[in-house]
Amino acid sequence: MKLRLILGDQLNERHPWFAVPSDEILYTLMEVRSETDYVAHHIQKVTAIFMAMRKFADNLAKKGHKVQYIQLDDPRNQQSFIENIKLIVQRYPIREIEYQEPDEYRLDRTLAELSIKTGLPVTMAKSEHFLTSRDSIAEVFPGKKHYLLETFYRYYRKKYQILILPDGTPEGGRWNFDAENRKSYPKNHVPPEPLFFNHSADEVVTMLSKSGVTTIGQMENNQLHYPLDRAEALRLLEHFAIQLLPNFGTYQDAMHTHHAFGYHSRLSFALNTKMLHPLEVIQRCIDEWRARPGEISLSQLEGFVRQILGWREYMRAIYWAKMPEYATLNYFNHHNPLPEWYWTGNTNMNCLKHTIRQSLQYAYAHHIQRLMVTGNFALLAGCHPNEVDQWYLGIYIDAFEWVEITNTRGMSQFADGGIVGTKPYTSSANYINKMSNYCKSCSYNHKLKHGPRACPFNSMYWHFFHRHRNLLEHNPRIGMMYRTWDKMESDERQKILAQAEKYLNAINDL
Ligand code: FAD
Ligand code: DLZ
Ligand code: SF4
Repeated sequence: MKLRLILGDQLNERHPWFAVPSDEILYTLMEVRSETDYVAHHIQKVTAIFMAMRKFADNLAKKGHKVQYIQLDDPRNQQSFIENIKLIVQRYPIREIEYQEPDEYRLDRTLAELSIKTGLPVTMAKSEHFLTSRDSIAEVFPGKKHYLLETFYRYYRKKYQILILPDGTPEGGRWNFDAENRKSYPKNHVPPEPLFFNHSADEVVTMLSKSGVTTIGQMENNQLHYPLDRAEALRLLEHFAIQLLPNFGTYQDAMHTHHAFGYHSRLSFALNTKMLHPLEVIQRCIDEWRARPGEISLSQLEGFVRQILGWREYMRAIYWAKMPEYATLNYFNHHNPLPEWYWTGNTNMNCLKHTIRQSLQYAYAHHIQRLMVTGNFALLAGCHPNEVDQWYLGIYIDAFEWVEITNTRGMSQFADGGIVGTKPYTSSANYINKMSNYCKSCSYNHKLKHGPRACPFNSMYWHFFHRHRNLLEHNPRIGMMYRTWDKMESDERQKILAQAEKYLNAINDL
């Protein structure tokens, strides 16, 4: 008999493994403390993964597959993949083991020991999930030291013939529509209601609490709103293509106190747990765009395809090219702890209050909130990338290390010194004010750099560039900034630096 392990983020029912049921194959899924405890996860993340795993196991059994599901509170549960597999191997006549390519380095290493630990032959199967392979950096950039997203993205647009004309040029004559895609919401603009699923998570919540699993965040009335199986994930995709795609690109970067989700798809959980394949998501959106000419502009579609075929695959490629060293990088040698209010949202800074409270409420914030509010502030505050990673890895429903660490340590904290991005993503209050309504009801003044009500972003922004001058001055994309700084009156510069230091020294009181 063959044992096949399915991890909690491998819920792809269309994998060739499941084509034909066989009594000679035993599938196993397991809820284990080694996974619930490697970071404090959001309560919605753990319950969503467990409930989706349970549904997946039930569906497999209904289709005639043999399934062994180990719940977290099962008295025989050894709470680790390897130890549980050892037990299964003792109980059943298992002669060989298979698992699918894991997406985390940590699990890749653990499962590589399965054969030694069990004495059985072990095979790793392709997960069939991504559009690129683990070594796609070497494929796209042979012998190169720099890996531009744009080059990667165009390479795979061509390879998969996505929005490519017969003569090899991009549909619409351009590769990039970012310039059209950066608007804030007009006054009184209300995006469509998000599609919520209402799953009662009572059973799993009770089990987690009885088992003493530490979680963060909230789940109102134990109602989980994320899709938990492929059918629901497909409904969410339909909702996105029909209702949200027409404005996705335009308002991709917009933030608002009343609209947590805007035109964002909320598909990341379904994609990262493999309920949906990235190519079917892209294809569904292309079909909708073709069916509604004049109603959905190419800039909306291209902005979305870029996220999935570009950023998502690119981040995974960087992860496998650079792990395990990547997890140790700290370019700026930052060592501060995260402010305490990252765990509560209790700060007077309105943008941070909203973004953090929303993250605790929904296990969700969209890209610009993650990058330009929480990420931006943590970078300016000199927080240790380990602390920042732990926070992002725990709090978001879609957080798995391969995509979390590259976005956080790389894109947001520039701790990789420029592997993912060409310069740090920082901004003063000006950008946040332009893209949101946060500053309008903030107790700080977004226009002031110093003085009692001055927005902390403004002085901390200059302090960051001032203290890292040696590392950043020669970056061609940043040089201008130092020229502006140097042109300021010396007295003004001193006031800004003093203000920043005051804030940095009392960061928990902001
Ligand atoms: P949409 O805005 O609707 O975008 C569509 C899809 O594109 C997403 O579902 C996602 O699969 C993909 N995508 C978009 N941007 C990125 C990106 N930068 N990297 C990879 N995929 C992308 N995404 C995660 O899936 N997991 C994470 O742990 C994660 N951590 C992040 C941490 C930081 C600091 C930052 C700045 C970004 C992070 N992202 C992460 C990327 C992005 O913010 C989320 O994918 C997105 O907000 C998910 O919401 P959505 O499904 O509504 O996305
Ligand atoms: C995130 C998570 C959690 C909380 N629990 C489990 C679990 O008990 N069993 C499991 O198979 N997977 C779980 N996961 C997902 C994994 O930790 C891990 O993030 C991915 O499998 C790595 O790609
Ligand atoms: Fe955020 Fe500053 Fe605007 Fe307040 S004024 S919302 S702290 S950017």
